[in-house]
Amino acid sequence: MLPILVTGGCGFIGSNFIRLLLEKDPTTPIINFDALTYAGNLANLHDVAHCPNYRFVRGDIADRDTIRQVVGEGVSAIINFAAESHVDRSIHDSRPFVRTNVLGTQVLLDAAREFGVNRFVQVSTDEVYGSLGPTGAFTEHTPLAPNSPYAASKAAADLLVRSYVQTFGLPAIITRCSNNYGPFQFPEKLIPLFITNLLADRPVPVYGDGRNVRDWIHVRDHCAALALVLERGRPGEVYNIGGRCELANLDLTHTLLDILKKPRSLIRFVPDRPGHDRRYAVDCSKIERELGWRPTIPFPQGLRDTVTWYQEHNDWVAGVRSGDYLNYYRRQYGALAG
Ligand code: NAD
Ligand code: TDX
Repeated sequence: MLPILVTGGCGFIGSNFIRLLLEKDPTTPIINFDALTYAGNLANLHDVAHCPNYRFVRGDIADRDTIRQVVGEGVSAIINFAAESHVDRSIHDSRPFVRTNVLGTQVLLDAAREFGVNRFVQVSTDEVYGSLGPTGAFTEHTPLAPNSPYAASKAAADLLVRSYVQTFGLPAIITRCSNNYGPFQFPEKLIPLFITNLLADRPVPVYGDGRNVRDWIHVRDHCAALALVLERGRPGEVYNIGGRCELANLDLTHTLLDILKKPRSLIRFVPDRPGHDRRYAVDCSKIERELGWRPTIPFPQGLRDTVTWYQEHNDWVAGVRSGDYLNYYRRQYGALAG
């Protein structure tokens, strides 16, 4: 059996996805191809590294020669998680976003085409649709209107995937998921940033008025949806994935403070993110109808479990909150970094 090529498998969602596949069947052949950027961490998969058919290859998806070599050895499918994934970093410098998210995807698509790969799943995001008003939800037919350089780079990649389907008949599928949370998420994103700050009695920076709304989904539910899409999704289709769990950032912050029994005085309102999308909500009825998938982890339960995971993984947190992270934190949050 040829291996599945998972790119970006050392990141947050990719590592949870590989663990899910190996839990189902530890003999599944997997190549995890990852550049190990600041967000990639071998420790995220320390427990599965011994699995007999699991192989790690360090490499950059935008490096055509290395990708041709790996795909040329034969892979049954490619699922592309590799990306620069943080909106605030894309506002500081969009270059790595274009290189990895756009050029990297193009290199993967070319290799998939050249070597006749039977299935290509592009892991995209609801952010490509832009921002919603107070009502309604993104469907797969909502026009793309990205507002951040990150979202624009993901939308560009989606359009390239679409073009390879239309022009070359590549059997590719795009998924667009809402905000993930859960174990192994790098503490630059809202939930792990706030949990790790609060565990250290540090303040939490809420952008703007805190009324921006996100639709939260546990990473395990996202990964289960991706496993189904990989197995049974229809080539050429787009599938939205969401948690049906809308929450304003400030309400979420209050919930985290309550779980951790910390005072509201730790909240700091800081200047808003430029171009900050007001609201996301995902209509995921298509994947529910076609593939029988549903989000299963209730948010209050998933959030408590996530807090516990960070409490119990001090070493992991200390390992990622090191030099480069502290530089980023100072640049992003200035005086709050202390
Ligand atoms: P992450 O930042 O935690 O991980 C990204 C991984 O990609 C890291 O392991 C990194 O080393 C690797 N990588 C980066 N550049 C690379 C390159 N040039 N070549 C090879 N590997 C490279 O990201 P994540 O949160 O796990 O997101 C994974 C994917 O899911 C991304 O494509 C993201 O756009 C998408 N997504 C994320 C969310 C979310 O809430 N986190 C929601 C929807 C979609
Ligand atoms: O310090 C912060 N303060 C704050 O108020 C941070 C980091 C975020 N926020 C706000 C901005 C957003 O409204 O919290 C919300 C969530 O922010 P992020 O965790 O940065 O996520 P978001 O920008 O919504 O994007 C996420 O979801 C879609 C992921 O980072 C993307 O990779 C994914 O595509």
